[in-house]
Amino acid sequence: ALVSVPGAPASAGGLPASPAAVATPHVVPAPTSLRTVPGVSFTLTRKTRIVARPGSGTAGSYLAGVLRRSTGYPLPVTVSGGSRDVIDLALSRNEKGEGYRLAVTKASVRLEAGTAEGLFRGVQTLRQLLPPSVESPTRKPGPWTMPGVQVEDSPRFAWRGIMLDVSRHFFTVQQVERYIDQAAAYKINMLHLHLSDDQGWRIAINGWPRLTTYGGSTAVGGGKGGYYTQADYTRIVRYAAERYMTVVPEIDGPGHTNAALASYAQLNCDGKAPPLYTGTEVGFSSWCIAKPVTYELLDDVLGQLARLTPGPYLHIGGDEAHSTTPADYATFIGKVAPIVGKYGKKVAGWNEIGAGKIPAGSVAQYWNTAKGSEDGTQTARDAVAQGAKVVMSPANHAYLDMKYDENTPLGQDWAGLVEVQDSYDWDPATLVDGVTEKNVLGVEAPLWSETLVTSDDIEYMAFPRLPAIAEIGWSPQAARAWSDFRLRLAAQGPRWTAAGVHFYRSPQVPWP
Ligand code: TNX
Repeated sequence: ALVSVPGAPASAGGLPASPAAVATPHVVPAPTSLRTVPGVSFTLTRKTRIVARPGSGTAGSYLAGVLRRSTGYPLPVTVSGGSRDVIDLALSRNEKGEGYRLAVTKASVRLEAGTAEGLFRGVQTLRQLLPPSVESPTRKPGPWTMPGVQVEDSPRFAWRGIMLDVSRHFFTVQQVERYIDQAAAYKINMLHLHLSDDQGWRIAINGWPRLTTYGGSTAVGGGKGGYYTQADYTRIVRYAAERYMTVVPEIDGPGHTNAALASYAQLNCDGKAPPLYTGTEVGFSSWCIAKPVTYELLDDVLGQLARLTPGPYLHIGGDEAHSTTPADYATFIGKVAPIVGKYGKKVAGWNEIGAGKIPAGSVAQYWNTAKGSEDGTQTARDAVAQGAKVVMSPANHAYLDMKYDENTPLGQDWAGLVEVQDSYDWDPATLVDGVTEKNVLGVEAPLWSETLVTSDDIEYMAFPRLPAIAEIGWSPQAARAWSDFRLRLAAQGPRWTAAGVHFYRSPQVPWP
């Protein structure tokens, strides 16, 4: 339940906030429970210390990094300390997983969790209790006052993901890191990288240099492309891990494979390499299912990715294989899934993989717009029948590359126009018949990049819809309502402005 002090205005005119004048908290995703304590507040000062007790991982240093930039305070991080003027991060046996408990009193802020990951999630809530200018990369005046609160919180779903398509347009390590930080603020914990497609192969593979030097040399529209060395990829994995985010690398197939087929003639059934492709059609390419070299390549690719990826999943794509016969498709999945298993990983794939034979414990990512028992839903049930879990990414709700309205300058509209309320108003556990709460591992917001080139482009499409998907993944269904979410979302606008995040000012949201 969200209880708050009514009518408390934020401080104005540069005067220090009196305890009663602290803004009521507007936290996204909504915590399981948040209780404000009237008349109580905590103010950061030049003397405040962050105590990061043993086992607290990166939570303390991450928080210090955010707060130092805007406050200009030293905020030393120590492993122990007193009880006044401290932000105290500690492990506790009372919490588990990503759950945490946060108490803001007059003397201190105390954050407890069962794991370092839980502390990191709690830090994201703590940030939102401070004024928006705390997100500024440069020094701002303050005062840095938080309302007194008691928060208890834990996530609904284990998988709360984003996907970035770095194939249609390439994004640098720095651009990916920027997006990781923006998503981490909303407790996103999975980063799915779409590393290969018709237009570009973006990860260097030892023994197959032309995949990147040639297959990665261009992008949609014919621009210059790019790719990650294995060291680059490792940097992304490490950066994500420091934010308790797990990377899921995707190598798409049997369709969406033109960049690879163009790089090596021997991968093609007719032995001839097609030209590079810089358009935006889908469904025209296919691995040569009958040739052993296809699986020799995939063994190298998946083996190398497995070694570079600490997370448990390798995503094998499987979507829109319109140039592969159903029999060949089944053969392909039947051959590739065991390669993933051989390297100690679990299979993730788009929902179509449910039509093939997949091991129990696989993940089917549902991207179709069909609901209930409509055409297009059966592969999700087929996946569940094989012991798979489903990650929900229905394009008409969760795709961040759909236009908001007919005037949106970027994006596509094949799944319809997706305004913020469309992103928010659905329940992953009741969308598809036969796929219920226990079958759903979580949600993911994919961002396809046919029309996106810059970080501004990414941000404009992701904000404010990504926080809507993040809340679906984190907050209890019963605690969610659009009428309340739009107010909490509105309060994020000044934070994005302070942080320099380029966002869409949806008319559905009462931005301040
Ligand atoms: C469909 S969704 C695709 C992608 C496109 C996207 C554009 C899916 C699994 N495949 O290849 O980029 O639509 O919205």
